[in-house]
Amino acid sequence: MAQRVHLLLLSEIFFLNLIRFSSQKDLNFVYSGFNQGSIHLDGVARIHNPDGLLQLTDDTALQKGHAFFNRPFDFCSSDEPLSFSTHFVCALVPKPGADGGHGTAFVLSSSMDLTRADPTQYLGLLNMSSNGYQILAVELDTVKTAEFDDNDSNHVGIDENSLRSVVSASASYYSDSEGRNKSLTLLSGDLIQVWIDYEGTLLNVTVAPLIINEKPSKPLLSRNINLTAIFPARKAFVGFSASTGTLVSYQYILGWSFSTSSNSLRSLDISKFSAVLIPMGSNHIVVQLLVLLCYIVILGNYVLRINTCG
Ligand SMILES: *[C@@H]1O[C@H](CO)[C@@H](O)[C@H](O)[C@H]1NC(C)=O
Ligand SMILES: *[C@@H]1O[C@H](CO)[C@@H](O)[C@H](O)[C@H]1NC(C)=O
Ligand SMILES: [Ca+2]
Repeated sequence: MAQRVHLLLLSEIFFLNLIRFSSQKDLNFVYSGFNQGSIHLDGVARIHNPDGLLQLTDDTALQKGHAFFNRPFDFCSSDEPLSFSTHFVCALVPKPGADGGHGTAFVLSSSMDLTRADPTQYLGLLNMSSNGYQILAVELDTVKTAEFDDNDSNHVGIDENSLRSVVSASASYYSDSEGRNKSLTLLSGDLIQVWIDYEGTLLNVTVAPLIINEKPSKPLLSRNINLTAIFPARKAFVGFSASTGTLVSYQYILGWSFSTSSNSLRSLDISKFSAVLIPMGSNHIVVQLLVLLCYIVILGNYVLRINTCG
């Protein structure tokens, strides 16, 4: 009997520790390639082994994919100014010969269960009624949807419980070396990095191609957001959502760093990123073969010319 009580006590201590662990304020992680362990996936989202590439959508129509870190960002204690920072690298790869959609979003959500959300223009985040949803998202939107007052099919927006963004702008970044804004094509298959920084009440969003080494000194979007008003329970899961409609694209996350304080945000190790940014479709193979053929012809000419010169 005594032993049993002892065991109960032990398991209780263990349980209490788990609770304490799961509600601790600091959340700090970095993935330069994903492993299944602490990532919750649903829909068509999957992690490719062994390279750890996170794929949110493939070329299946009308699908959504979600990936959440399985422990929530907890902002219960209000004594410190609320903050978080995240940096991730994504790729939105068009299907050859087709217009692509619909887009990828970084999301804070009161629940990891977004199964009732719709694909297509809802990005797997919300649905037509969207009652009771608590969501803050940063969308990389590649389709112009009139219903949500989209200005173009290549924009970044901040969404608060609605896909009608509170603020949005055509994808671009400030080039510090050139001292001007430069536009950026989201649906290009190129690796794109995104920084989202929140401190006090200000949310900043910055995007740039991967070739830019430093975060641009000026954000693309900067907006006052009241996080505790969106999440009264002061808790949110962080992750990604993406969708396809009749327009499809392959949407990937290659690396992701998150921290509840900006000075402890760890850097991504680009050298560990997956090299396989896969299925570009048969057209792509044809293109690759053509390129190879060109190389052979050019090389052949070169060799011939050397021979004739000699
Ligand atoms: C957001 O951007 C503004 C303007 O560049 C800057 O003053 C502020 O410090 C930034 N805040 C965060 C949290 O990055
Ligand atoms: C660059 O883009 C930012 C963000 O959209 C905007 O506020 C700023 O006015 C632009 N600067 C120039 C020089 O166009
Ligand atoms: Ca939009």
